[in-house]
Amino acid sequence: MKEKEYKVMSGNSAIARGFYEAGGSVASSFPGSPTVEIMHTLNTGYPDIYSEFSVNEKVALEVGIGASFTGARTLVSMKHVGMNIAADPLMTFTQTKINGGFLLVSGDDPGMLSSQNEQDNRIFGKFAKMPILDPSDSQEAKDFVKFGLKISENYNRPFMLRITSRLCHSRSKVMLEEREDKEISGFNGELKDYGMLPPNTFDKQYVMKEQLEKLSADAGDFEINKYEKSDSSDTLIITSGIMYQNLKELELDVSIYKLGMIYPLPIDKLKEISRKYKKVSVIEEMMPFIEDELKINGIDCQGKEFFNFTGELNTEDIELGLKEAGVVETAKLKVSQVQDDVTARIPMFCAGCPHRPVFDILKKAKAEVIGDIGCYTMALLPPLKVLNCSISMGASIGIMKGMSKAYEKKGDKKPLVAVIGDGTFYHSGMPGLLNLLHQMDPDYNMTLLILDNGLTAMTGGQPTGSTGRYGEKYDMNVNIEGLIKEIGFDRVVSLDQFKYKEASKTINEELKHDGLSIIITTRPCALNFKIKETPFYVDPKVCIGCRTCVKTNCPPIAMREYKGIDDLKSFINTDMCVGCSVCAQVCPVGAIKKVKEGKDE
Ligand SMILES: Cc1ncc(C[n+]2csc(CCOP(=O)(O)OP(=O)(O)O)c2C)c(N)n1
Ligand code: SF4
Ligand code: SF4
Ligand code: SF4
Repeated sequence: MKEKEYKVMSGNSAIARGFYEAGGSVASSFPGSPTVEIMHTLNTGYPDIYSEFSVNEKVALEVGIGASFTGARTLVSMKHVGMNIAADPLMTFTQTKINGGFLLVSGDDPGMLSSQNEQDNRIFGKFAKMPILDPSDSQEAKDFVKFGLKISENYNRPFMLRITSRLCHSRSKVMLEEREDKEISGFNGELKDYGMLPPNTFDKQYVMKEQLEKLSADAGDFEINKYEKSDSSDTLIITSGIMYQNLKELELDVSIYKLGMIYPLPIDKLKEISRKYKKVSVIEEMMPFIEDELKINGIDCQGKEFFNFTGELNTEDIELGLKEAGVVETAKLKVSQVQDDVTARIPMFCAGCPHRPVFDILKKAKAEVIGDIGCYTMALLPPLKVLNCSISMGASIGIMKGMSKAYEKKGDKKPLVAVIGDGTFYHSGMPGLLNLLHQMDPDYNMTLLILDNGLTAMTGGQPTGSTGRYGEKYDMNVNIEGLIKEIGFDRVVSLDQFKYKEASKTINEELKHDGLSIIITTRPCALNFKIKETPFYVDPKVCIGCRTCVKTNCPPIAMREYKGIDDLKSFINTDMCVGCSVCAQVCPVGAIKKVKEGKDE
């Protein structure tokens, strides 16, 4: 017999592996933390699978629906907020039959480690009547993908694999297995199952209800739901996912029911087991989802009154909550705190970032700018503080219009400015722009800056709607200026923001222009395109210490002492400098020069 092969894998890589082993054929996604590496791994490591980063999550889901209808085992992954974008097709898709097994991976982010909100997508799963699996480590992540695709076919329902940031990025041992051969049947479904108009949809409400009831009844026998019995304890703890691993670290003498499927719950089984205990505690992050399901079904339990409703729950938090709940007598672990002597670092743009000069110009113009989601959201933070709000991907253009209409009613002609990245523009900004076209008032001063850096930088450099195939060279490029002009906007200009003075002149002119101006900045992302031109240095004898260059906030620039010179002068770390020349252009006395032109300090 062949020896078993093991590999240490992150949760995300294990999900990709599980999809491969399950005979998966089509996968789609839109990038976002914490799930982005699932599609990256499929894209770069599994050529047998077709995988894509779609233009947004709704399209990713639609690609997945088409593949599943045609009989391919399918995986669609997204960040938790992506489900908001995909919600429209999702809420109807869960009424239809599938064909190939379908798994929607939702990456939740308790504690908002890299997100604009904390939404608990278990609620979304229930809302969409979609069964939900919740793995607790990388091995389970892989196994649950395989189980999920099969059970999805058995029950003819799309399933959700709900994971959290901690599972996505933590690593543990995974056993590797062979890929299953799964044939693709083709689409030959009946209209009553795929044509979602009444009365078909009416019948489907009953079908969904029956399927969920059957799943709940069968789930007590699913191996992924595990009962760990302690004969000496009168407490039962019901938990799932990463919370199970954190709880196990406490090595408590309690009985545990570990749910692998958190919706629908194996209610009959849980009723039968919980009757044997004096106390039933639920441990779960964020909302009281499992707790509420138990209570609705008449199972008396305690939960959120002892555990925080927001953020991650680590082992220390669990021990403390269990002490308050009277399950353990003392809390032995020390709750970790951020040390006082750790210096907080504000996120900042990379050296030579193409967004920086744009915000430097806007700050000097004293513009208050409506922000969007991308690397440029960092302009909300000090020292720039140019953005005054940021809500969700693509929202800036609609917000600008709403503000302009409100100001119009107020009798105020306040000029308004919005910024949006190219990735976000394609994702969901374009409808907002179209919505400006047919109601725009030429008297009202609006300026839209589209920051075209060639990719979705903040999530690690994935393609946008414009950039073509992933992993290949960037093999296409939509001309945003041409596209917008074709729609009917006439005041559109593209500029090179590294030609600082020209860019500043154009932006300032457009900020003053009544009506809508659209400016497209064209420099690519310095980090992802690995830009490294000849660096610049400061000649301290010429520098007058005015700090204009420092205020551009490029990481290599700082004021420092020079031998034999009394005052502080600017200094550039040439190893970090990528040679964009912006600091040299803003220096009023020409103290910043290219290294090859003079002596490097
Ligand atoms: C609905 C939704 N999906 C995904 C994300 C994750 N996300 C945050 S920033 C970003 C990329 C934005 O790209 P772009 O607008 O081109 O800006 P850049 O980072 O390149 O400056 C993405 C996809 C999100 N915040 N919301
Ligand atoms: S990743 Fe690119 S766009 Fe983002 S801050 Fe760095 S250089 Fe700028
Ligand atoms: S030239 Fe100046 S602004 Fe550009 S990367 Fe170097 S230090 Fe930064
Ligand atoms: S802008 Fe020029 S003069 Fe002013 S601190 Fe920087 S290098 Fe010195």
